[in-house]
Amino acid sequence: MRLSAAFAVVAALAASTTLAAPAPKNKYVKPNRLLARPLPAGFDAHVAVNQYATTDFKSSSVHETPTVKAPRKNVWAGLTNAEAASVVAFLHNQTALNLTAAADAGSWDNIITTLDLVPPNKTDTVAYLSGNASEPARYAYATIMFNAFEEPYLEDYLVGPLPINEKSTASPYSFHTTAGSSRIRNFDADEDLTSEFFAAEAAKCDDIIEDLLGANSSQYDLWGIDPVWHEGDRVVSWVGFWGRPTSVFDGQTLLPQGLYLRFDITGRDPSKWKFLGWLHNYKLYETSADFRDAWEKGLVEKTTRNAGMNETWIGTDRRGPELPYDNRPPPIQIAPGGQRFAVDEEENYVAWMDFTFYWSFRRDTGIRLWNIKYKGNKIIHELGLNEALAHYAGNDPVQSGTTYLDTYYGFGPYAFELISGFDCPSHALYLNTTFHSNEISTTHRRSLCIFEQDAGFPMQRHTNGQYASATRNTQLVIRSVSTVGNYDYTFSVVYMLDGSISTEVMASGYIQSAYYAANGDYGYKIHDGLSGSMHDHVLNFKLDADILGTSNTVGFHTIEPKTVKYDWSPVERNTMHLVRSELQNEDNATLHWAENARSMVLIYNKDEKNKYGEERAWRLMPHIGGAGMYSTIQNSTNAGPALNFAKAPLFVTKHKDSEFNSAHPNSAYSPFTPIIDFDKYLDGEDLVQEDLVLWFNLGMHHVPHTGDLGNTQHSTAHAGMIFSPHNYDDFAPSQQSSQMVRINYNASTGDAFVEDVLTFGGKSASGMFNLTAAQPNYYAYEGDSNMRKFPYSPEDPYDDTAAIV
Ligand SMILES: *[C@@H]1O[C@H](CO)[C@@H](O)[C@H](O)[C@H]1NC(C)=O
Ligand SMILES: *[C@@H]1O[C@H](CO)[C@@H](O)[C@H](O)[C@H]1NC(C)=O
Ligand SMILES: *[C@@H]1O[C@H](CO)[C@@H](O)[C@H](O)[C@H]1NC(C)=O
Ligand SMILES: *[C@@H]1O[C@H](CO)[C@@H](O)[C@H](O)[C@H]1NC(C)=O
Ligand SMILES: *[C@@H]1O[C@H](CO)[C@@H](O)[C@H](O)[C@H]1NC(C)=O
Ligand SMILES: *[C@@H]1O[C@H](CO)[C@@H](O)[C@H](O)[C@H]1NC(C)=O
Ligand SMILES: *[C@@H]1O[C@H](CO)[C@@H](O)[C@H](O)[C@H]1NC(C)=O
Ligand SMILES: *[C@@H]1O[C@H](CO)[C@@H](O)[C@H](O)[C@H]1NC(C)=O
Ligand SMILES: *[C@@H]1O[C@H](CO)[C@@H](O)[C@H](O)[C@H]1NC(C)=O
Ligand SMILES: *[C@@H]1O[C@H](CO)[C@@H](O)[C@H](O)[C@H]1NC(C)=O
Ligand SMILES: *[C@@H]1O[C@H](CO)[C@@H](O)[C@H](O)[C@H]1NC(C)=O
Ligand SMILES: [Cu+2]
Repeated sequence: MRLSAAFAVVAALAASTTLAAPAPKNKYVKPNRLLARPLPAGFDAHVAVNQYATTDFKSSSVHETPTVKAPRKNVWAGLTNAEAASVVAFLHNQTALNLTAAADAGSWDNIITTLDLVPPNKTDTVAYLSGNASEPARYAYATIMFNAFEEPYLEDYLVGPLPINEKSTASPYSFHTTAGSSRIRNFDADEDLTSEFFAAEAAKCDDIIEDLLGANSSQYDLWGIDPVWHEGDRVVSWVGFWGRPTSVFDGQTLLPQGLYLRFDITGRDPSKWKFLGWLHNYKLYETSADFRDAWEKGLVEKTTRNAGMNETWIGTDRRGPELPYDNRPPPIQIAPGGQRFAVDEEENYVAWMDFTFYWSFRRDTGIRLWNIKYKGNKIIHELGLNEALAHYAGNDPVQSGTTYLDTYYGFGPYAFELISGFDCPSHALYLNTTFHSNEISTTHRRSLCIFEQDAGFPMQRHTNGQYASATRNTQLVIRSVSTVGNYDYTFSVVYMLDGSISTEVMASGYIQSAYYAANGDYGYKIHDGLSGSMHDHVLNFKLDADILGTSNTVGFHTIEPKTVKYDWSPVERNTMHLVRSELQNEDNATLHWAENARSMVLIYNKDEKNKYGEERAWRLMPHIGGAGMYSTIQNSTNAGPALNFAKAPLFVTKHKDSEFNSAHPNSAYSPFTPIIDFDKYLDGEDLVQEDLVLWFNLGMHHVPHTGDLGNTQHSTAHAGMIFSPHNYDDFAPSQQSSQMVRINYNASTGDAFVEDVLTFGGKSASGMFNLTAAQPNYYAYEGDSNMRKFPYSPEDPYDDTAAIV
């Protein structure tokens, strides 16, 4: 058995040799055995003859979790529960704000909606981290909804310094805006009353609805466009009928019914609101009487029902024929050597291999990484999501009018507990995240995970006539998942041994679909009466890179075809060459990924060259799925300038403390007068040897097909941008890893093909592993912990139940 296996390897090698290019003459001349062929200085080999080096992992010290102390405080850490409580109390003391406790408020009361930390200015944090300045003062900002007005609005208030003291103040907060103010009108402040108005209007035609849709309006939900439209000075809303699932599966977004109503909801006086008509099968009936008249005359054509409310196809459970061997336990990831990274859980600080970083978690945008250092040098000041757009299209008003800006809902509130063994391995470190909303602080237990994984393929490999070598590809991942309504977004940052950092997003959950009727131009028919409504996802990320200082330049190294007459050739040759250029200023900084992927986007400090005279750069490169994408719809009729961050796949700006984000969550209330218009950041400033910020988009042009039912699949709904050292180190940094092997062999030795095995000190697991103990305990899934802030009493939490929002 053994012998024949070895023989097979020899045969395979022989075969491959014949395919290879002519071998150097000495290729098969056997050097002396290992001891007689010493490694060059700088290499560190360990030899195990015919056996990979093993360590006995019974020793408890191996499983000791490494610890680390953050060198400085995490100045980006979110508000503590106590800070949030004091900010809420302080705001309630400002009588001019005329606030009502959120728990008691109605639609005409001023309320605090969300609270978060004001990110400290980079200038201040850099000085603090370098030991040159004291900790920057902490400030909070609160979004206040001023509902007690005929023209209700929202505005952010800056509160601080914290902790609240006699110097603390509360004032309108405008620093991180381009509009000069964070005040924005709310044109839809009376959602409770508009819903009643819509339902009452619909019920007037219950007999027709029963006839067309098999049940009257009380059996359907009515909702529609987001954001509302402005037609002249009128505020217009369209709503459609959506089926109400009868089971646990919340596939309502798969149940559009193809029947729509149009309303004028201008102002806050419901008696002035108007019903503007019915739309069925693309026929508009301006009054209910017209609709009834047509129906009575038999002119309202009955179209195919989309009636999945009680059917399995809107569910996500297993169905269809069983797959072969599929019920056997599949491969899983385990960590037999224990945790190989260190975390300071007080300061949210992580150290893995040659990387260290801080993380924070924000209500609007979720995980943010700060001060990422590589081999002791800062490379990234800040990395995180800014905004997530989902822009739909369609020949019905609801799909055509849907433009979600998801930070309005927030990624923090929906970052629920992770499913151990599925979202992250069971050996991951699971941590809590907290957000503050409606005067309640909610902690999502185990909603962020950090773990090492095996990539499933080596980082490096090579085989020749004398050896086969490979380096393991172990990666560190930090991840959280937010289920924003129907859609689930998984956000990961992946650190790799070659220094690469990949920023990734995946989407799953339920698509939002359209009723299928003559709309093949806007998606595929994916079920009876159902279209997978086409849409673009554009997720904008901020990458504030600081490569060997803050004087940085973006360079493009472009591969171009060229015809050259070389002295050594009698004829011209068609070839290619490398063209180097640099980005000059913000007028040129709206960038597209080059056709044929032929341009490398680099960032470097021109004064920091390696010993060969090349800039020590980092390269930004789309590497998974729709990483180079941007919004197909330009100058959107739904959301105009609020979407300027999505106009192109990549932008570069000069860093400014005032330009923290590319979008503001409240711009969704009135997107044509956005609080932040990203275009305004691109104002001609010089970009050569400046502190630069890269703003890149990830996403997906999503035209759902039948395989999106029941939920969208991560295989194609996946995008990633990689940031990698480029002429930065003298050699591939993964070569520092001891987790590699070299197998020396000799095809002519009859008895022992493998002569020796080099392992470089890398240990591997041996012995027994208790797989039962590695199984996640799904009954430990706990849900949220909520704490009321006003009144605040930490000993008596408002609601510490195991409830998921
Ligand atoms: C392989 O082993 C054979 C038999 O021992 C020996 O003659 C030959 O030199 C070895 N070749 C190499 C490349 O070491
Ligand atoms: C709010 O006002 C009350 C009554 O004046 C005072 O006791 C309390 O300390 C104030 N709280 C804050 C946070 O300012
Ligand atoms: C304060 O708000 C209430 C509603 O909560 C409103 O009735 C009242 O008029 C407001 N007072 C002032 C002075 O604006
Ligand atoms: C950031 O800098 C601006 C301008 O100097 C200043 O107004 C603001 O208060 C600073 N923000 C914080 C959180 O310190
Ligand atoms: C910190 O102070 C030292 C000494 O004054 C100075 O050389 C260094 O540039 C400062 N660093 C920063 C980040 O300000
Ligand atoms: C609507 O349907 C529900 C459930 O079948 C029924 O209880 C209700 O009476 C109906 N309403 C009208 C106005 O027919
Ligand atoms: C779903 O409900 C309809 C109407 O009540 C009924 O005819 C049908 O049999 C139900 N289907 C299933 C799968 O329960
Ligand atoms: C996570 O939150 C829960 C609920 O508040 C708390 O009991 C637990 O100690 C927290 N865990 C960590 C690691 O902070
Ligand atoms: C860059 O912008 C300047 C205007 O500032 C313009 O003159 C120039 O043509 C642009 N260059 C490129 C390559 O777009
Ligand atoms: C956007 O579209 C509107 C309406 O079609 C038009 O008036 C406006 O000039 C356009 N803006 C830009 C920047 O293209
Ligand atoms: C394996 O782990 C399970 C669950 O923790 C435990 O009940 C069992 O005793 C362990 N088995 C061994 C052989 O240690
Ligand atoms: Cu989608």
